[in-house]
Amino acid sequence: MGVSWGAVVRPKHGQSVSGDVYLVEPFAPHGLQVAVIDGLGGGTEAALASNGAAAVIRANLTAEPTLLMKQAHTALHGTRGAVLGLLTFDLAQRNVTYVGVGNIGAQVYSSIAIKPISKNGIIGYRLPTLLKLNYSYNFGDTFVLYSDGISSRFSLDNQISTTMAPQSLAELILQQHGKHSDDATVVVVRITE
Ligand SMILES: [Mn+2]
Repeated sequence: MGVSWGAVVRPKHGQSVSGDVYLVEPFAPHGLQVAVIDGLGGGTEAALASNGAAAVIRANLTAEPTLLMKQAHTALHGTRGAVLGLLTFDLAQRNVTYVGVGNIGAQVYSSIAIKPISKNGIIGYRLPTLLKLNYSYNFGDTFVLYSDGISSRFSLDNQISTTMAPQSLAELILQQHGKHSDDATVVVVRITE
């Protein structure tokens, strides 16, 4: 039982450094952390904040997700801050949690209704009361995590084919719904047998 995944990051037009970062990190015995992180502002300073949050997650992959958010919040004091969406999969139990702070979008294609939402706030500045949503999922379900450089209208796009390979799907979403005025990130994770 596993996943296949794909991801794209495109810096804002005219920037060489993206303030968005993503991570897809398996951990023993059956875990997977998937995050999209958008550092506030843009360029190097934003990248410092988003990479700081990513480093916290990478260093503590097995930690409980709301604890990870709190640790990232502490680590990002003194930076520009970041928004962060975190999916934590238990691939043995077919269970996933979502914790999101700020403007990160999550769209799930599943036979069951799964609608992860993020709470308003900024990691490093203002941590909201964290909401951890918990779902069971099925084989073939497709999870899309994206930054606000992707129009949220993409979630209404009926042309999205969830049988498309995850990398191709990520690239298509960026191509059709990405904004050049902001860093744009899409991560697609599909549950496989
Ligand atoms: Mn952004």
